[in-house]
Amino acid sequence: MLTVQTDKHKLRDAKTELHGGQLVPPFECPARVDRILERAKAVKLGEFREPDDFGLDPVRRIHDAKFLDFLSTCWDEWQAAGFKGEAIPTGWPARRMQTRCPEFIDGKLGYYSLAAETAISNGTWEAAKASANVALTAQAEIAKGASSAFALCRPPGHHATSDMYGGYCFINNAAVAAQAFLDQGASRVAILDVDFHHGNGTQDIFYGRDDVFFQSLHGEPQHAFPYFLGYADELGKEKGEGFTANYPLPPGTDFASWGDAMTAAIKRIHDYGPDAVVISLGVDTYKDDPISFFKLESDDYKTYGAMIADLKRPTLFVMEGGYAVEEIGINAVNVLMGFEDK
Ligand code: OKP
Ligand code: ZN
Repeated sequence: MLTVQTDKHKLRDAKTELHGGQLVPPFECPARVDRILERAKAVKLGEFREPDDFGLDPVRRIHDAKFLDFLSTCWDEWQAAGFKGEAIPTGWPARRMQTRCPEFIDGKLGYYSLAAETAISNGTWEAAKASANVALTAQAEIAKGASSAFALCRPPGHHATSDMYGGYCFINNAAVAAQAFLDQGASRVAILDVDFHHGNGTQDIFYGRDDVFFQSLHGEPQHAFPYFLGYADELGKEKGEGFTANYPLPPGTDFASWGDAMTAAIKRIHDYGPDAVVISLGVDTYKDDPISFFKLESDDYKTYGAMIADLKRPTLFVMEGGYAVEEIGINAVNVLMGFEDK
């Protein structure tokens, strides 16, 4: 399988994450991609290539222009305001307040974010654009006839909505790629989000649509980030009703029950009959992940890679989360090897 990747991910190198009341080194760090790439090369997964530059047009199909402008100027505006640390929001348009965008950068950060852990700093925007190009390049390979491709995206994307960043995400790479399939002639795309966290951004983007069937397996929102979306009764709205499905799972979930949810999700993709499948591939379901609570073992990733292959559809893997850096390479590449029956 082809892997698309670029060193530009290293430009996303924030020094801080607001975690447990402290500013700590971010869990979402450059070493994550280094480990995955190392492992993919060690097992000779296939060819490796750099992304092409698609510009912002395909990104604008998903994200609001003003949100993208904000991301592109945020760091400069933050520095110009004289702030000394990385850009972190402190206030939001909470219940019963107005949702007008303020002019001052501290207010804009709250307007355009869904959480406070994700600091913006020098290079964040460049890396986010490169990550989207990685997804689009892998998507284009499939459009040209490849049966699968691996977009080694970083930063991740599935928490980003049309106009909010957060949860380590800025541009929703999986959504941008799914839209590219549709814009190039596909009629139906299925997105299956196997990251530990609910793909709230992807769900929100396609909630009213029937041309993208979104499903997510994740830690129950009562106990896990993003906390405010991902319940089982969220099924889509208007013509999108029935084209969202959620499988919230409790703390301690192992592969026996995770696999049951996966079997159900796979069957529903089969029934939908998509022209392409996009997998939001997070391996933070791993038993030793530092911020998650599922109990998958390394071999389980191979097993579910094979389940995805059974669909026999063109399949784009888009990297999302996974924070057990030591094992992230084995776990992520196991999915791809299971898919390829290696
Ligand atoms: C991104 B992806 C630890 C909790 C942080 C944000 C988690 C973002 C996960 N401070 N909450 O879905 O892997
Ligand atoms: Zn995650």
